[in-house]
Amino acid sequence: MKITKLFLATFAIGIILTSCKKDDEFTTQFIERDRYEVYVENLAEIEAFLESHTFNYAEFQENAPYSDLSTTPATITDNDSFKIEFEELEETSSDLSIMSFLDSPTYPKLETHIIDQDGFEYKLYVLTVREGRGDSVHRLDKAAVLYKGSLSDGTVFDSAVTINTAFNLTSVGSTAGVIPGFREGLIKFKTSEGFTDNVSGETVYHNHGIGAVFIPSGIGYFSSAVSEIPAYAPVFFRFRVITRSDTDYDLDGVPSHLEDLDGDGFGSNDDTDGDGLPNFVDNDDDGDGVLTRYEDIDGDGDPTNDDTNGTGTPNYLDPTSTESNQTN
Ligand SMILES: [Ca+2]
Ligand SMILES: [Ca+2]
Ligand SMILES: [Ca+2]
Ligand SMILES: [Ca+2]
Repeated sequence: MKITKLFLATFAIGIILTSCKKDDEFTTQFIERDRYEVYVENLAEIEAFLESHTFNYAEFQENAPYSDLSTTPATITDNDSFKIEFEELEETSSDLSIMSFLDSPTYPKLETHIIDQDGFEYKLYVLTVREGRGDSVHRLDKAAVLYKGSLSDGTVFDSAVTINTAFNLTSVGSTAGVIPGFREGLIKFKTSEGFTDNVSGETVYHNHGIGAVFIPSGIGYFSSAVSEIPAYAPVFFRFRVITRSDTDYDLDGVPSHLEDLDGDGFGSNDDTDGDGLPNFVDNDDDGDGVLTRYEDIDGDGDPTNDDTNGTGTPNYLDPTSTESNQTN
Protein backbone atom coordinates (compact mmCIF):
# COMPACT_ATOMS: atom_id res chain seq x y z
CA MET A 1 0.00 0.00 0.00
CA LYS A 2 1.16 3.49 -0.75
CA ILE A 3 -0.70 6.58 0.31
CA THR A 4 1.23 9.76 -0.04
CA LYS A 5 0.62 13.36 0.85
CA LEU A 6 0.88 14.04 -2.84
CA PHE A 7 -2.79 13.44 -3.05
CA LEU A 8 -3.43 16.55 -1.03
CA ALA A 9 -3.42 19.96 -2.55
CA THR A 10 -0.38 22.07 -1.94
CA PHE A 11 -1.34 25.53 -0.85
CA ALA A 12 1.94 27.15 -0.06
CA ILE A 13 2.39 28.56 -3.52
CA GLY A 14 2.81 32.28 -3.87
CA ILE A 15 2.17 34.02 -7.14
CA ILE A 16 5.76 35.18 -7.19
CA LEU A 17 8.51 33.58 -5.18
CA THR A 18 11.55 35.76 -4.84
CA SER A 19 14.90 34.57 -3.67
CA CYS A 20 17.91 36.76 -3.12
CA LYS A 21 21.53 35.81 -2.92
CA LYS A 22 23.22 36.68 0.33
CA ASP A 23 25.05 39.61 -1.13
CA ASP A 24 22.03 40.77 -3.13
CA GLU A 25 24.08 40.29 -6.27
CA PHE A 26 21.01 39.45 -8.22
CA THR A 27 17.44 38.44 -7.73
CA THR A 28 15.75 35.48 -9.36
CA GLN A 29 12.03 35.41 -9.76
CA PHE A 30 9.66 32.57 -10.36
CA ILE A 31 6.51 33.78 -12.03
CA GLU A 32 3.60 31.43 -12.52
CA ARG A 33 2.42 30.83 -16.05
CA ASP A 34 -0.82 32.33 -17.29
CA ARG A 35 -3.71 30.20 -16.08
CA TYR A 36 -5.76 30.49 -19.23
CA GLU A 37 -2.84 29.61 -21.50
CA VAL A 38 -2.06 26.56 -19.36
CA TYR A 39 -5.72 25.55 -19.35
CA VAL A 40 -5.96 25.61 -23.16
CA GLU A 41 -2.88 23.38 -23.39
CA ASN A 42 -4.12 21.02 -20.70
CA LEU A 43 -7.54 20.65 -22.28
CA ALA A 44 -5.96 19.79 -25.63
CA GLU A 45 -3.75 17.19 -23.92
CA ILE A 46 -6.70 15.67 -22.06
CA GLU A 47 -8.90 15.50 -25.16
CA ALA A 48 -6.07 13.97 -27.21
CA PHE A 49 -5.71 11.29 -24.53
CA LEU A 50 -9.45 10.56 -24.50
CA GLU A 51 -9.40 10.20 -28.30
CA SER A 52 -6.28 8.04 -28.45
CA HIS A 53 -7.01 5.72 -25.52
CA THR A 54 -9.55 3.10 -24.65
CA PHE A 55 -10.27 1.30 -21.39
CA ASN A 56 -11.33 -2.19 -20.37
CA TYR A 57 -15.07 -1.55 -20.78
CA ALA A 58 -15.64 -4.94 -22.45
CA GLU A 59 -14.55 -6.64 -19.24
CA PHE A 60 -17.14 -4.66 -17.29
CA GLN A 61 -19.87 -5.43 -19.80
CA GLU A 62 -19.34 -9.19 -19.43
CA ASN A 63 -20.85 -9.14 -15.94
CA ALA A 64 -23.89 -7.71 -14.19
CA PRO A 65 -23.23 -4.06 -13.35
CA TYR A 66 -24.34 -4.46 -9.72
CA SER A 67 -24.45 -7.19 -7.08
CA ASP A 68 -27.88 -8.25 -5.87
CA LEU A 69 -27.68 -7.94 -2.10
CA SER A 70 -31.34 -8.89 -1.59
CA THR A 71 -30.71 -12.60 -2.19
CA THR A 72 -29.32 -15.02 0.42
CA PRO A 73 -26.48 -15.44 -0.10
CA ALA A 74 -25.96 -12.21 -2.04
CA THR A 75 -25.41 -12.55 -5.78
CA ILE A 76 -22.02 -10.93 -6.21
CA THR A 77 -20.87 -9.56 -9.54
CA ASP A 78 -17.22 -9.63 -10.55
CA ASN A 79 -17.61 -5.94 -11.29
CA ASP A 80 -17.31 -5.20 -7.58
CA SER A 81 -13.59 -5.84 -8.15
CA PHE A 82 -13.45 -3.95 -11.45
CA LYS A 83 -10.59 -1.49 -11.91
CA ILE A 84 -10.36 0.84 -14.87
CA GLU A 85 -7.23 0.35 -16.98
CA PHE A 86 -6.36 2.74 -19.81
CA GLU A 87 -4.79 1.47 -23.01
CA GLU A 88 -3.51 3.27 -26.07
CA LEU A 89 -5.58 2.50 -29.18
CA GLU A 90 -3.78 0.71 -31.99
CA GLU A 91 -4.59 2.00 -35.44
CA THR A 92 -6.14 -1.33 -36.40
CA SER A 93 -8.12 -1.65 -33.18
CA SER A 94 -11.89 -1.74 -33.26
CA ASP A 95 -12.12 -0.81 -29.58
CA LEU A 96 -13.95 2.39 -28.73
CA SER A 97 -11.98 5.38 -27.55
CA ILE A 98 -12.82 6.82 -24.14
CA MET A 99 -14.13 9.90 -25.95
CA SER A 100 -16.70 7.81 -27.83
CA PHE A 101 -18.58 7.39 -24.53
CA LEU A 102 -19.21 11.15 -24.38
CA ASP A 103 -22.82 11.75 -23.30
CA SER A 104 -23.67 8.10 -23.86
CA PRO A 105 -27.31 7.35 -22.93
CA THR A 106 -26.11 4.32 -20.94
CA TYR A 107 -23.12 3.52 -18.73
CA PRO A 108 -20.18 3.70 -19.20
CA LYS A 109 -20.64 7.38 -19.82
CA LEU A 110 -18.22 10.28 -20.24
CA GLU A 111 -19.58 13.66 -19.14
CA THR A 112 -18.25 17.17 -18.82
CA HIS A 113 -18.82 19.45 -15.85
CA ILE A 114 -17.92 23.11 -15.57
CA ILE A 115 -15.94 23.92 -12.42
CA ASP A 116 -15.55 27.55 -11.30
CA GLN A 117 -12.18 28.18 -9.76
CA ASP A 118 -9.97 31.28 -9.52
CA GLY A 119 -12.29 33.19 -11.86
CA PHE A 120 -12.08 30.56 -14.61
CA GLU A 121 -14.48 27.97 -15.84
CA TYR A 122 -12.69 24.65 -16.17
CA LYS A 123 -14.05 21.76 -18.16
CA LEU A 124 -13.78 18.54 -16.18
CA TYR A 125 -14.23 15.21 -17.95
CA VAL A 126 -15.70 12.53 -15.70
CA LEU A 127 -15.99 8.90 -16.82
CA THR A 128 -18.70 6.97 -14.99
CA VAL A 129 -18.49 3.21 -15.34
CA ARG A 130 -20.89 2.66 -12.45
CA GLU A 131 -22.52 5.42 -10.43
CA GLY A 132 -22.80 3.43 -7.19
CA ARG A 133 -25.78 2.65 -4.97
CA GLY A 134 -24.66 3.61 -1.47
CA ASP A 135 -24.63 7.08 0.07
CA SER A 136 -24.15 10.36 -1.73
CA VAL A 137 -20.88 12.11 -0.99
CA HIS A 138 -20.89 15.77 0.06
CA ARG A 139 -18.05 18.22 -0.51
CA LEU A 140 -17.77 18.64 3.29
CA ASP A 141 -17.39 14.89 3.92
CA LYS A 142 -14.44 12.63 4.34
CA ALA A 143 -14.25 9.80 1.85
CA ALA A 144 -12.30 6.56 1.68
CA VAL A 145 -11.35 5.92 -1.91
CA LEU A 146 -9.26 3.37 -3.76
CA TYR A 147 -7.50 5.18 -6.57
CA LYS A 148 -4.65 5.43 -8.98
CA GLY A 149 -3.27 8.76 -10.18
CA SER A 150 -1.50 8.93 -13.53
CA LEU A 151 -0.17 11.27 -16.21
CA SER A 152 -1.10 11.28 -19.89
CA ASP A 153 2.05 9.27 -20.69
CA GLY A 154 0.86 6.51 -18.36
CA THR A 155 3.20 7.25 -15.44
CA VAL A 156 1.45 6.26 -12.20
CA PHE A 157 2.41 8.79 -9.53
CA ASP A 158 0.18 7.79 -6.65
CA SER A 159 -2.19 5.07 -5.59
CA ALA A 160 -4.21 3.73 -2.68
CA VAL A 161 -5.13 0.10 -2.83
CA THR A 162 -6.57 -0.28 0.66
CA ILE A 163 -8.90 2.10 2.43
CA ASN A 164 -7.04 2.76 5.65
CA THR A 165 -7.23 6.49 5.21
CA ALA A 166 -10.20 8.72 4.61
CA PHE A 167 -9.52 12.08 2.99
CA ASN A 168 -11.13 15.42 3.74
CA LEU A 169 -12.57 16.53 0.45
CA THR A 170 -12.50 20.25 1.23
CA SER A 171 -9.71 22.30 2.77
CA VAL A 172 -10.91 23.94 5.98
CA GLY A 173 -8.51 26.06 7.99
CA SER A 174 -5.30 24.11 8.45
CA THR A 175 -6.96 20.85 7.36
CA ALA A 176 -5.91 20.07 3.81
CA GLY A 177 -8.43 18.70 1.37
CA VAL A 178 -7.97 17.01 -1.96
CA ILE A 179 -7.36 18.88 -5.20
CA PRO A 180 -10.60 20.49 -6.44
CA GLY A 181 -10.76 18.48 -9.67
CA PHE A 182 -10.66 15.21 -7.76
CA ARG A 183 -13.33 16.34 -5.30
CA GLU A 184 -15.67 17.61 -8.01
CA GLY A 185 -15.39 14.29 -9.85
CA LEU A 186 -15.80 12.17 -6.74
CA ILE A 187 -19.03 13.78 -5.54
CA LYS A 188 -20.79 12.59 -8.69
CA PHE A 189 -20.54 9.03 -7.32
CA LYS A 190 -22.09 7.07 -4.49
CA THR A 191 -20.38 4.83 -1.95
CA SER A 192 -20.55 1.07 -1.54
CA GLU A 193 -23.65 -0.57 -0.10
CA GLY A 194 -21.73 -2.94 2.10
CA PHE A 195 -19.01 -5.54 2.06
CA THR A 196 -18.42 -9.26 2.48
CA ASP A 197 -15.29 -11.25 3.16
CA ASN A 198 -14.48 -13.72 0.44
CA VAL A 199 -13.05 -17.22 0.94
CA SER A 200 -9.48 -15.94 1.03
CA GLY A 201 -10.40 -13.48 3.77
CA GLU A 202 -10.30 -10.39 1.59
CA THR A 203 -12.91 -7.72 2.04
CA VAL A 204 -14.97 -7.16 -1.09
CA TYR A 205 -17.05 -3.99 -1.28
CA HIS A 206 -20.29 -4.00 -3.21
CA ASN A 207 -22.04 -1.59 -5.53
CA HIS A 208 -19.67 1.35 -5.03
CA GLY A 209 -19.16 4.00 -7.68
CA ILE A 210 -16.41 3.35 -10.24
CA GLY A 211 -15.03 6.09 -12.43
CA ALA A 212 -12.23 8.33 -13.59
CA VAL A 213 -11.62 12.05 -13.75
CA PHE A 214 -9.34 14.00 -16.11
CA ILE A 215 -8.10 17.12 -14.36
CA PRO A 216 -6.61 20.28 -15.88
CA SER A 217 -3.75 21.51 -13.68
CA GLY A 218 -5.67 24.69 -12.74
CA ILE A 219 -7.90 22.52 -10.57
CA GLY A 220 -5.04 20.10 -9.89
CA TYR A 221 -1.52 20.89 -8.71
CA PHE A 222 -0.91 23.75 -11.18
CA SER A 223 2.62 25.11 -10.83
CA SER A 224 3.83 22.73 -8.13
CA ALA A 225 6.04 19.97 -9.41
CA VAL A 226 5.54 17.15 -6.93
CA SER A 227 7.35 13.85 -7.28
CA GLU A 228 6.69 12.58 -10.78
CA ILE A 229 4.09 15.23 -11.60
CA PRO A 230 5.65 17.98 -13.70
CA ALA A 231 4.44 21.53 -13.12
CA TYR A 232 1.31 22.42 -15.13
CA ALA A 233 0.57 18.80 -16.05
CA PRO A 234 -3.01 17.53 -16.20
CA VAL A 235 -3.57 14.52 -13.91
CA PHE A 236 -5.94 11.58 -14.22
CA PHE A 237 -7.45 9.59 -11.36
CA ARG A 238 -9.23 6.26 -11.64
CA PHE A 239 -11.15 5.44 -8.48
CA ARG A 240 -13.65 3.38 -6.52
CA VAL A 241 -15.60 5.33 -3.92
CA ILE A 242 -15.91 3.05 -0.91
CA THR A 243 -17.24 4.96 2.11
CA ARG A 244 -18.05 8.46 3.27
CA SER A 245 -17.97 9.80 6.82
CA ASP A 246 -19.12 12.92 8.61
CA THR A 247 -16.88 15.79 9.54
CA ASP A 248 -17.70 18.38 12.22
CA TYR A 249 -15.26 21.22 11.63
CA ASP A 250 -16.71 23.54 14.29
CA LEU A 251 -17.29 20.73 16.82
CA ASP A 252 -20.87 21.86 17.42
CA GLY A 253 -22.47 18.42 17.15
CA VAL A 254 -24.01 19.06 13.74
CA PRO A 255 -22.28 17.09 10.94
CA SER A 256 -20.78 19.52 8.41
CA HIS A 257 -22.84 18.25 5.49
CA LEU A 258 -26.05 19.06 7.42
CA GLU A 259 -24.82 22.64 7.81
CA ASP A 260 -25.37 22.99 4.06
CA LEU A 261 -28.90 24.09 4.90
CA ASP A 262 -30.12 24.80 1.39
CA GLY A 263 -28.72 21.47 0.24
CA ASP A 264 -27.01 22.88 -2.84
CA GLY A 265 -23.82 20.93 -2.14
CA PHE A 266 -21.87 23.97 -0.91
CA GLY A 267 -21.39 24.92 2.74
CA SER A 268 -19.98 28.37 2.09
CA ASN A 269 -23.35 30.00 1.26
CA ASP A 270 -25.18 29.04 4.44
CA ASP A 271 -24.75 31.63 7.17
CA THR A 272 -27.83 31.80 9.41
CA ASP A 273 -26.68 34.70 11.61
CA GLY A 274 -24.95 36.56 8.78
CA ASP A 275 -21.73 36.98 10.74
CA GLY A 276 -19.59 36.04 7.75
CA LEU A 277 -18.75 32.60 9.13
CA PRO A 278 -20.60 29.88 7.21
CA ASN A 279 -22.50 27.56 9.56
CA PHE A 280 -20.09 24.66 9.07
CA VAL A 281 -17.35 26.70 10.76
CA ASP A 282 -19.62 28.65 13.14
CA ASN A 283 -20.13 27.17 16.61
CA ASP A 284 -23.00 29.61 17.35
CA ASP A 285 -25.02 29.30 14.18
CA ASP A 286 -27.85 31.68 15.07
CA GLY A 287 -25.61 34.16 16.87
CA ASP A 288 -27.79 34.21 20.00
CA GLY A 289 -24.84 33.83 22.37
CA VAL A 290 -25.69 30.21 23.22
CA LEU A 291 -23.27 27.84 21.52
CA THR A 292 -24.93 25.39 19.15
CA ARG A 293 -23.80 22.38 21.17
CA TYR A 294 -25.56 23.81 24.25
CA GLU A 295 -28.79 24.22 22.27
CA ASP A 296 -29.05 20.41 22.27
CA ILE A 297 -31.70 20.64 24.99
CA ASP A 298 -32.52 16.93 25.26
CA GLY A 299 -28.80 16.17 25.45
CA ASP A 300 -28.87 13.38 22.86
CA GLY A 301 -25.84 14.79 21.06
CA ASP A 302 -27.93 16.09 18.17
CA PRO A 303 -28.80 19.80 18.18
CA THR A 304 -30.98 19.43 15.07
CA ASN A 305 -33.90 17.73 16.87
CA ASP A 306 -34.55 20.33 19.58
CA ASP A 307 -37.31 22.83 18.84
CA THR A 308 -38.58 24.14 22.18
CA ASN A 309 -41.05 26.69 20.81
CA GLY A 310 -42.32 24.37 18.09
CA THR A 311 -41.80 26.82 15.23
CA GLY A 312 -40.20 24.18 13.04
CA THR A 313 -36.79 25.85 13.35
CA PRO A 314 -34.48 24.02 15.74
CA ASN A 315 -33.16 26.05 18.67
CA TYR A 316 -29.62 26.25 17.27
CA LEU A 317 -30.93 28.11 14.21
CA ASP A 318 -33.53 30.13 16.14
CA PRO A 319 -32.13 33.23 17.86
CA THR A 320 -35.39 33.63 19.83
CA SER A 321 -34.71 30.29 21.58
CA THR A 322 -31.87 30.86 24.00
CA GLU A 323 -32.31 27.96 26.38
CA SER A 324 -28.98 26.30 27.22
CA ASN A 325 -28.10 22.90 28.60
CA GLN A 326 -24.65 24.02 29.61
CA THR A 327 -23.91 22.65 33.05
CA ASN A 328 -20.64 24.32 33.90
CA1 LIG B 1 -25.44 25.62 0.67
CA1 LIG C 1 -22.24 25.27 13.04
CA1 LIG D 1 -31.03 17.02 20.66
CA1 LIG E 1 -31.01 29.63 19.54
